[in-house]
Amino acid sequence: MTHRERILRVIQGEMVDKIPYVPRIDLWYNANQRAGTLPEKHRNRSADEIALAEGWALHKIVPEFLKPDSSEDIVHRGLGLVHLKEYTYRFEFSPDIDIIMEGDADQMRVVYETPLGSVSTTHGYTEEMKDAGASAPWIQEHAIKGPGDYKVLAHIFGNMTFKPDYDRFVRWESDIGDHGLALESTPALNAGSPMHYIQKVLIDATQFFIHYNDYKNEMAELVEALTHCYAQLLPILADSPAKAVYWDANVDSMITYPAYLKKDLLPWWQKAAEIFHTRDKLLFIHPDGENNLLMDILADCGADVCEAVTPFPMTKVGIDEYYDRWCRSGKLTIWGGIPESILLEKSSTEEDFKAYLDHLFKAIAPGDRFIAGIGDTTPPGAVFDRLVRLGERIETEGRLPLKAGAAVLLSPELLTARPAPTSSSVPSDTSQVLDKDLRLIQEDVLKGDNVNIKLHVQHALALNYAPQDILNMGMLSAMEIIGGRFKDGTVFIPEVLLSARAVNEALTVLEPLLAADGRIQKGKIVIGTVRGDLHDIGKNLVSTMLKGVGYDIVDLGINVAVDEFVHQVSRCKPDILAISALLTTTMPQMEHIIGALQRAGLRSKIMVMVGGAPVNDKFARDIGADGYAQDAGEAVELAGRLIDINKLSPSG
Ligand code: B12
Repeated sequence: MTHRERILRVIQGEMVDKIPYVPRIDLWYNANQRAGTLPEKHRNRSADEIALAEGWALHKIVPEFLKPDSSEDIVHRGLGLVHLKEYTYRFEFSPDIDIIMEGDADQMRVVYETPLGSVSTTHGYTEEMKDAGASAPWIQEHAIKGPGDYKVLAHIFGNMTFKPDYDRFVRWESDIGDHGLALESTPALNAGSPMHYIQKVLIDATQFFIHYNDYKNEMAELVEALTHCYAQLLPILADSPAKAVYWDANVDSMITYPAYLKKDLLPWWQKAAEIFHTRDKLLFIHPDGENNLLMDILADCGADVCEAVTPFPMTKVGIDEYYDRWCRSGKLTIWGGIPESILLEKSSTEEDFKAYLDHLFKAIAPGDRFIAGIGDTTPPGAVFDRLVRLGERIETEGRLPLKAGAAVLLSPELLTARPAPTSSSVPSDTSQVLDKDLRLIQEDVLKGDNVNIKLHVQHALALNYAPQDILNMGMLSAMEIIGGRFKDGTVFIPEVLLSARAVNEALTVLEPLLAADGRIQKGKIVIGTVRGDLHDIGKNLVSTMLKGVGYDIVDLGINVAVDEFVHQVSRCKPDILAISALLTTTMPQMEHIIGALQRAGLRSKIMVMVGGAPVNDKFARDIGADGYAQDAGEAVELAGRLIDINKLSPSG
């Protein structure tokens, strides 16, 4: 049986001879090839040649941005439009749009001038991205900067035409042949719906949630224009020779939280599935994030395959639970299931690696509807030999049907790290002990009402409430409640951002009085995401929450160099330095920052807290940080504790 045939049969629910093994190695390859650190025997090979030499199927799901036929093919990346071999259509802008480009692939700025005004985007690669093997260019400047940009974009997308262009795909697919399954891609790096398109490429990832609340009409106009694009695309994709469509990417319980997903994505998944299934075509989605709150929705979304599935210990859902809820019911095929952390020496010992695989073969028995892959992708620092041994174990122990047996437990370290079911730690709502006027303010914060809160604060001041009480009892207590609810998964990113905005609005009224009153800040915190890391949604939430509960925040943004952290600590003299990293490749920067602070004689003066999806308590202790928090709610509690410790310490 060929790789392609085996993969297709598994997705159709057949019990084949063995589990297909399709590790994604693009990132690992790009980074190691650039650094000259490919394994000796593969030194002169391409990524595909390495996979074939090892006997693995080719992973042909994610578009390869580093191999455009012409540089022209990716210049419109800032608008979510590219023309690579994985895309089975061409797009054309309407003739009334003038396009001005400047720069090169590393930094390309494009201005789109339309009769309704202009928008601009900038995208490219940083050196750190190249070192880390990244393929998709980073959007540095988003098209939507303010509400006025929606109508311009609606004009651009509303007048856009799409035409089939199957030849390149067909040639590529035939090159891959039986070695793998080639997927056709959808726009905006696989945005599953018009709203998701806006979220993924057209606007800053955090700002999106504010606009989603504030500019409903403007967004609706752009959604309608994008719907016009999707209406053209669906039949083109459906009629293409591709056997499978890569429809949606970066699904995650926080950024595509349940209510949003149900309203703005699910109907499109269902529509796409219906159309593609009538053409005997498979629908793939890429839920590479935390899926704990989305398990049932995804099970019934119409997709055939969930790819890049990244289980515990990288996220909260274990592989056993994934398999039980998705595969045993016959609803979905999992593609992934191997958390990349088990390939890294720093994150997993040899014992952990072995224990994970022992557990896997038991947990997914009988083993149908499972394609082994690395979720999300093999990291640059992966031990190549583990990737090879994984393949060897699948070859021998992955013969189907797998025999169920006494579950082999994970090593104690991994096992104890597994999060307990979330307990309710929401700070109790204090509203019943507040009198009416402060309660109104508290409710404004909880509702994120940035208009009425100003009136209510003014009213409370007129009634002679002390500004400090309004702040502490009315506003900050409410932010703590929001933080607790966020931690519990009962509110999501938008609520946190809107509540924080209400607090900030009210502070414009209170701040002068608080200053006169000699208000003492809770403390100062410098925060940033480390060099090479462009993830900022989590960091922004932490920073927003901390600001919301009264800390003075200096946010350094993303991609912050070690020296810059040290410089800002020396300049701003914070009580706490908060560092965020979302990539295993960038986590070591945290240790470098702590070392550099030490060398600069600044370490003993501040507390260092760290966080981000791959970071954990153990890592924080190992690198000499003072604390780790799992989410923005916990970050607030941790900051409080660290400030207290710092005050007590002689150098603090
Ligand atoms: C959205 C996303 C993206 C977006 C980022 C958009 C943005 N502006 O941030 C895009 C698509 C651009 C992206 C790109 C990439 N990504 Co990405 N991404 C994600 C995803 C799906 C969700 C992250 C997120 O925003 N979650 C929601 C927020 C609210 O949660 P959070 O970030 O974890 O933050 C919370 C806590 O961690 C904590 N916290 C965060 N920071 C701090 C700091 C302190 C001090 C404290 C106390 C707490 C704290 O509090 C936050 C709020 O509660 C994750 C999956 C995951 N499991 O995390 C992958 C993930 C992080 N990405 C990953 C990868 C591989 C990449 C790419 C390399 C992909 C590629 N092939 O090119 C690039 C790298 C780009 C770069 N150089 O940074 C991997 C990283 C794997 C690893 N171990 O290294 C992940 C884990 C996916 C996976 N399953 O493997 N990504």
